[in-house]
Amino acid sequence: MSNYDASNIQILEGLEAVRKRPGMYIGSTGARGLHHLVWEIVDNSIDEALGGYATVIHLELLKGEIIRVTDDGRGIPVDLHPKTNRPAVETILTTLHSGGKFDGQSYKVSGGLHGVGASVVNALSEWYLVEIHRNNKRYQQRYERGIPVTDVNIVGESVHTGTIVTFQADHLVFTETVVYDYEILRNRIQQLAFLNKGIKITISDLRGDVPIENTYHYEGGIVEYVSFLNSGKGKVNHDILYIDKEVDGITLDIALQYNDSYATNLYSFANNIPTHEGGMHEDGFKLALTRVLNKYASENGMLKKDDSFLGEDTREGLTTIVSIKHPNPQFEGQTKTKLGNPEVRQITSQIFGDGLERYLQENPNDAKAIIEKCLMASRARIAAKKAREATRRKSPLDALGFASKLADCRSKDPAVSEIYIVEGDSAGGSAKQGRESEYQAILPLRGKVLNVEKARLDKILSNKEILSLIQALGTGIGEEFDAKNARYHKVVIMTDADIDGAHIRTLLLTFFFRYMKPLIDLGYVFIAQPPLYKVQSGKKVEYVYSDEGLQRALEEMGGRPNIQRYKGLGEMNPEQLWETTMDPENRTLLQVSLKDAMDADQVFSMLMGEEVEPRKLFIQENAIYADNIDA
Ligand code: 1YM
Repeated sequence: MSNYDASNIQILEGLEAVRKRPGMYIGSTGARGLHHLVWEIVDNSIDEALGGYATVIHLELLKGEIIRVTDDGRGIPVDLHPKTNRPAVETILTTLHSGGKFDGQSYKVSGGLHGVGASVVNALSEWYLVEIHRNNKRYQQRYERGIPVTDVNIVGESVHTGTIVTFQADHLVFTETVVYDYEILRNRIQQLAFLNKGIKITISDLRGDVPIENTYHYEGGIVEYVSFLNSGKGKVNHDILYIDKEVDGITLDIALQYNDSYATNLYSFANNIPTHEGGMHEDGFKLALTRVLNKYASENGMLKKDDSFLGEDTREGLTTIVSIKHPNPQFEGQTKTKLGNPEVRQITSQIFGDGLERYLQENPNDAKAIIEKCLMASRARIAAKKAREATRRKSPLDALGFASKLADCRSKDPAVSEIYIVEGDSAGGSAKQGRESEYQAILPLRGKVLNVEKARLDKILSNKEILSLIQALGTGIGEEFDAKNARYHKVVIMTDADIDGAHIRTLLLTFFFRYMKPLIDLGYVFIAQPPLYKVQSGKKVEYVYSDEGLQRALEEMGGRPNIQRYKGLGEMNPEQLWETTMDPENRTLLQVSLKDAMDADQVFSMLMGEEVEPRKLFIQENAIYADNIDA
């Protein structure tokens, strides 16, 4: 057997392994895995850009769910590989390599969670076309399901360099879907542009009749990221703190700015991968933040003797990006999104600590504003402690100093229990009478819910409506939240189908998002869909949930049916409310999900926060999407 045949068999075996167990290489064969293919290829271009060879990257979605990635780097090498005696590009695209670069010299900075490389994308593509501009020539090679179907051919001349990869995911592998979500791709492309300053990345969606295109290019990198995250929020320190340093082959990028909200937005990354579970870089950052702010405050007489900030006091209203690039990142944790390299904690703490100290010395006004913010947070923490203790007591009736209006269900099994949070006493009354009391609990809320976006914990915890809610749900809030104690696995928001109802719903969702986020992550939060109309013709009755539905119902019924427009839940009698909105057999519940917590954070801040201008803009831009609003 010749050498070529032997390596050929190896190649086929390698590709076979990928096609047999795609999940092992790309996580899943669902939508996530599908999008992962794109990142594998984009990461190679990002690497080329981080090496200083490429400056522009283009991602295109073509008709037929075809992906194309173009960069202006050196072009993948095409010279013969000494071992395989085949062009290097072919060897790269047909052999599995784990993480590290093919030549073993430069390390791969970028690289998704799985970091498996282009050969895996090739193996899982119906077809894959690579075009290389190099040596003043244009080379091309085509593959089908990972197997080369042409040689690396010279197809023309070229005056520039770069790589173009075009592929179509294999529908035999991605049986769930082969359709890409533009918003997912756009969002991550923007993030990559923020995290890798100077690189210009364009994304185009050419699938529809009207092309969509976005270009991202941030010379300021993560400083612009922080500024973007804080847009629409009041700033505490005006100059964004920025630290950018390299030690022992590790580069550290940190940007920080406080805003006047109470939420913490700390996002960390290792080699461009979001480290949702944190890790050593985050730990080191937090340690230094607490240490240096305490030191500065006491040295400048801003803290009373023996007083000190806790870590949480220094993170209220904090927006930070911590981005590290490490030659050998160790990913740990349940979702492999926790950076484990032990040396990173000390390095981050040292470098960030020094940088923060210098920043405070050089920007005394910003320093003062930051310390005052921490002082307020620590005072509020102490005030909140008392209020918090009250919410921890067991019975819904005592301890609060008032009787909660909760009408509980008889079942004690959370898995089957539901709680309806109902707007207003009158609708609450109907819901109590109409419900199935074995497993449905009703909590009527009187009037408006407190806007938690504009209030701090101590104030939130003195609000009766919020307190009754916390008590009823049983989970506790914030860092004390424990899903195991949830008394209901369905928490249903039931408000009127009008503008006030929408407002109360948004306020409740803001509260859940800020203080009980796991409840949303677990899929426990729902929105009830009460009908908008009752259409009656003789004995025939139909409940209608939308304006389109009304047209349909009118056409179906014929004659001159009687139309009743429901202005509120209170107008329905208990039987009607049960039948249309609460009966599991008939009702429609919308499950609340967080496609992207970062996006949600932005929208909540904008809709519910202090600054008016961004909200105005959002309303102007989105007014055309609003319906069923009877202002
Ligand atoms: C659209 C995808 O893959 N670009 C790309 C990949 C490589 C290079 C340049 C490159 C790297 C090196 C030298 C090097 C790759 N090269 C290799 C290998 N875009 C895309 N652009 N010359 C060119 O790292 O030394 C793997 S990927 F293995 F040849 F080094």
